[in-house]
Amino acid sequence: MPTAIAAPKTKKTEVVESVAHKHVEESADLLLHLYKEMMRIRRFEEQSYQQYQKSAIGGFCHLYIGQEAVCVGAISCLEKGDKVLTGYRDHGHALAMGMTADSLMGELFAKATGCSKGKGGSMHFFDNALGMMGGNGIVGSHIPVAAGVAFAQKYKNEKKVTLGFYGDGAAQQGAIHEAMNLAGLWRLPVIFVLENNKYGMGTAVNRSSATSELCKRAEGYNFPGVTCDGMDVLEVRKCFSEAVARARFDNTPTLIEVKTYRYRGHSMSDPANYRTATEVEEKKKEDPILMLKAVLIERGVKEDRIHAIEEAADAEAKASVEHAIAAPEPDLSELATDIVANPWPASMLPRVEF
Ligand SMILES: Cc1ncc(C[n+]2csc(CCOP(=O)(O)OP(=O)(O)O)c2C)c(N)n1
Ligand SMILES: [Mg+2]
Repeated sequence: MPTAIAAPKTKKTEVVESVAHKHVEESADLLLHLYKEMMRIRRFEEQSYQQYQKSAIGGFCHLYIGQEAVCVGAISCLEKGDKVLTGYRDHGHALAMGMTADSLMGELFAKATGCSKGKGGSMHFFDNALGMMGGNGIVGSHIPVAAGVAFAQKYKNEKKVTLGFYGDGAAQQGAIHEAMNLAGLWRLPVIFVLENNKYGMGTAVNRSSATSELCKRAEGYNFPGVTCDGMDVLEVRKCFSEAVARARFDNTPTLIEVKTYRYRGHSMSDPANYRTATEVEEKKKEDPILMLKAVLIERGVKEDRIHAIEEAADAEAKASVEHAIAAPEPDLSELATDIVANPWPASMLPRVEF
């Protein structure tokens, strides 16, 4: 169960609790949906890994394998119009927000079919219409932006919510504390999602943080801070459904420290020598996909239904690679487009001659 620094009781607590309760009904369809989303991410990432090894993908690439339950559980609690911002480990969040595998693999291949027309790469998956506001490479920089997005949602009285995902390394950045302070002061509908995977690059969190209970930082900003097990998608979902309801109906921010683990190195070039193989293998025993599969089987869901989901996820990921290989390169005329919100006058565009 999530441990909690209790959410303060407010006049809207009853509404919030009833909505949260509705969200956690665990029907077989819901469990299958969560399973499918995690499996799609796992297969997409495995294909990304293979294609990177073949040098079909360039630039930075940070895999999310092992952490799937975090974004899937959290995003399953959102509704249309809610927003997500995250860091560079963004493949899972983008898929869970509804972006297609084709548009993401195209982006990894730097092709014109990519979500950012091949100009953003792995760290900059973005789709405004779906509420996926990136994909950001500068550690912690997007969390003040998440607070700003939530400010706009509140200002326009939209009853929408913003999730800002970041890591245990990013949590030590001053800008995140400033954002949390303003969120607490202005009661913004934002959730600070601290994905604590134990390491920031090669630095263990106990070497970068003065406290081992990162969720307690919320206390200083006058909103609830809770922690939950990020290897258990159902626990993640329960925790987020409560926090999302608090944000949506009571403009109360929450800091959620999700305890998770990445199986791969920090990025593709990291041999991960700062941890033992035994540590990784032990953690894999709690694999979020295998854990949910066990729940499905216990609930009597037929194995062929589960198998069909696995096959479809595999086929989707492989097809996205085929699609990316066949896709055209971006046109040279796109070189200076989409750089700033208001297009520069032609006279100011850089002149590129090849
Ligand atoms: C402002 C800034 N400083 C340093 C870096 C280099 N850097 C990239 S990822 C990273 C570690 C972040 O770790 P964490 O927040 O725990 O996220 P994780 O990689 O574990 O998902 C660092 C220091 C950067 N990109 N931006
Ligand atoms: Mg980390």
